[in-house]
Amino acid sequence: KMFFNEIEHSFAKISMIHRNEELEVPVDHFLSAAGDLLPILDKLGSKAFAPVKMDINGNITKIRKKCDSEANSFETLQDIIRSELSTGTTKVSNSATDAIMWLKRALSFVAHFLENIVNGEKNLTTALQKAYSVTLSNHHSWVVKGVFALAVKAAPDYKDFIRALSSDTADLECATFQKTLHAALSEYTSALQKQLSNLHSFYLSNNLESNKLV
Ligand code: 6S8
Repeated sequence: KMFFNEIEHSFAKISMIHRNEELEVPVDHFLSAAGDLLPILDKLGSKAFAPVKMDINGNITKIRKKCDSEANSFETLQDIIRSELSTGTTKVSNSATDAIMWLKRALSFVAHFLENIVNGEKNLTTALQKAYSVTLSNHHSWVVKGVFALAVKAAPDYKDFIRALSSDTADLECATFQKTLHAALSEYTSALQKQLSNLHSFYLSNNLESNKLV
C-alpha cells in the first residue's frame, strides 16, 4: 500500500443506493469510512485532537446503536431519519437524526480542509481555518470558536500530515508518489463531498437542519 495507509474503508469506494428516483448514502460503509479517519488523528499525535475524535466516534456509536435497536434494518442513513420522522423522534435528545447531522457537519469540515490541500494549500493552519469558516463556525458559539482556535495551533506541518497519510515505506520526495497521492486525495474528497451534499439536501428538504449554536 503506497498511500492512505490506515484507510480500509474509503468514501471513494462507496456506491450510493437507489431509493425511488434518488440516490442515498449506505449506513455501514459510510460509518466505517468515517471511523477510519480517527487513526489518522492519532497519528498526527496531538492530545488537542482527543475531543474531536470523541465527538466523531460518539456520533458513529449513536447511529450504530439506533440501527442495532430496531428490528428492521436500515440500509441508508436516510432510512434511519425517515423512521424517526415517522415516529416524531427526530428532535429527542440523542436522536440519530441529530447524530447524523453533526457527523455530516464534522465531515464537511474535513472535506473542505482536504479540498484546500488538493488545491495546493500547504499551510495547514490556513487550510483548517478556511474550512472552519465555511462549515462548523456557523454552528459554534464564541466559546467553541475559541476551542477551535486553540486546537488549530496543534496542527502538524504539511510534511508530517502527508507522512501520516502515507505508508512507512513511501518516498515522499518522489514525484510519482506525490502525483498518486494527489489523485487519491482528490478522488476521496470529491466522493465525500458528493455524499455529504446528498445528505445535506435531505436535511434541507425535510427541514431538519438545526440552527442552534453549541
Ligand atoms: C457539537 C460539537 N461538535 C461539540 O460541542 C464540539 C466539539 C469540539 C469542537 C472543537 C473543534 C476543534 C477542531 C480542530 C480540528 C483540528 C484538527 C487538525 C487536524 C489536522 C454535538 O457536538 C454532538 O456531536 C452530538 O452528538 C450532540 O450531542 O447538541 C450535539 C448536542 O452536540 C462539533 O462541532 C463537531 C466537531 C467535529 C470536528 C471534526 C474535526 C475533524 C478534524 C480533522 C480531521 C482531519 C483528518 C484528515 C483526514 C485525511 C483523510 C484522507
